[in-house]
Amino acid sequence: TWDKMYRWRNLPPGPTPLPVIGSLLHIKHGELVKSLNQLREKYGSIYTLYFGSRPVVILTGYEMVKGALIDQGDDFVNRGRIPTVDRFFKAHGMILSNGERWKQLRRFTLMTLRNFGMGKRSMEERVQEEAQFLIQELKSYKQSAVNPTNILVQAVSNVICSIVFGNRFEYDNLKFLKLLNLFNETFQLMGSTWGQMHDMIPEVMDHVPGPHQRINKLLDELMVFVNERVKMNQKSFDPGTPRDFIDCFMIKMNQEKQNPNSEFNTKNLLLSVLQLFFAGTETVSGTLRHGFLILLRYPEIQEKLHEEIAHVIGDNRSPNIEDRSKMPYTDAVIHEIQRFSDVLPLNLPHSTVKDITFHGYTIPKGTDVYPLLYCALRDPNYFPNPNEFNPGHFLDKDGKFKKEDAFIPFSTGKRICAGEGLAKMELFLFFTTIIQNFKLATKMHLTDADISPKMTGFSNVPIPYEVSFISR
Ligand code: HEM
Ligand code: OIO
Repeated sequence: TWDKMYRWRNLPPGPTPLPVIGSLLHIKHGELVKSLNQLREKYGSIYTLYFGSRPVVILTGYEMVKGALIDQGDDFVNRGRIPTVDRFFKAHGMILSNGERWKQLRRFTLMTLRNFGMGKRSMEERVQEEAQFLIQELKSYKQSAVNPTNILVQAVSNVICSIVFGNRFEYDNLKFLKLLNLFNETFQLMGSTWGQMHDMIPEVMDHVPGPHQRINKLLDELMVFVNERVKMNQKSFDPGTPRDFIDCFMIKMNQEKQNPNSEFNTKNLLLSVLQLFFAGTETVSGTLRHGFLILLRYPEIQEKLHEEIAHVIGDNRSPNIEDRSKMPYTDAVIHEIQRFSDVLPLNLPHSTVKDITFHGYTIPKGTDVYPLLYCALRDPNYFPNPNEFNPGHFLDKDGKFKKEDAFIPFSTGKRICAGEGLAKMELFLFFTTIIQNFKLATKMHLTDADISPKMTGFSNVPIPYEVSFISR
């Protein structure tokens, strides 16, 4: 309608949308991220696309993302639409909620993760312990070539499970492995062309049969497990001795029973647990898997990494988090792996809290905004030759670790990843413990194209590969 056109008349520029399909023809099939980058060349670092009839403002490059998420953080703090999962979560749980609900859940979640030892000894010990279980399991492969996906997913998932559910699961627990594979399938589907189409024209795809419709079923199945676990906790609940995140949430529910505005209810409990479980598993394990692929491509980098580990840690003790400050090369390699593998290239969508002015444009309340991480992590102003894997991106000329502002794989501002501290601890301890114990080898001949992220959409996953873990 004219009224709508008027409201949206001062949005950033962009291609003229078509009815129903919006800007779909400007997005090359299976190449969402690449297409977004090409549109930037034409329309500038801030532009508007239409996902169906709904405008989406795309922000590219570090300065633009920082301008929105930090300098004007309050205006952009809301979560935008993710049609592939919105029908399931209905704006519950901390990742997908807004306003007062999000505030309460975020505060509580950060505090609880911290109390369970994020940045503290006990969390570190949990990761160290899991890393040792992982080493034992890898030794049992006796150097044969294996696809490392499942074992890495299990190890990483066990860390978040110990916080959320109070226990880890044995690697030979096939029932649990099947459950984890549901996450992986969800993540793959969200990133697939079908998932992208669903995000871009939900009005149409909601009604079209296809693989994307499976996401709801997968989440339902995962929910059955979460439900069971919450019931288990309820049965043996003792408010005096909280064992895990679920117990802490139930204590909070009791404390706030009389508060009509409390968001601590069963629905937010179940959906927060599912989101933490999911978020804590897929991204970190994907980064490790991509990292090992890169190290296979560059044996000389793997050797240098091992040299530093041997020099600073030796082989008589497990790596700990204090070692990191003495290991600039390792730190740089892990940062570069995160920059290069770019697990969530599009970020999660944001949305404007009210009508706002940004760079001279008027963006109405509730407009979806994509602060792209891809264009920050590959911003040539911060990373010369951004498409090259080079730990030098994070080293100064004396070989000391060099911070880069545009390194924002966890996003930035008020909605920055709630698991950043945990994820960084896991990446450092898992990488160093594995390289301390094994030399990674493969018969595959890997090229630059093999290690490059595929940039299809929501999530980047590395190609399937096999690796032998040779004991040092
Ligand atoms: C949000 C990245 C690991 C929990 C996010 C966002 C990104 C991200 C880009 C969106 C931020 C925004 O909206 O601006 C990553 C990466 C990870 C990782 C790259 C690992 C390498 C984890 C882990 C957890 C976690 C281990 C579990 C504790 C969350 C939560 C949010 C979030 C709860 C929602 C924050 C909010 O909406 O306020 N993450 N994440 N993430 N992440 Fe992660
Ligand atoms: C991204 C997690 C994706 C959130 C939407 C789906 C939630 C679910 O299916 O449970 N992420 C991962 C780590 N940090 C953010």
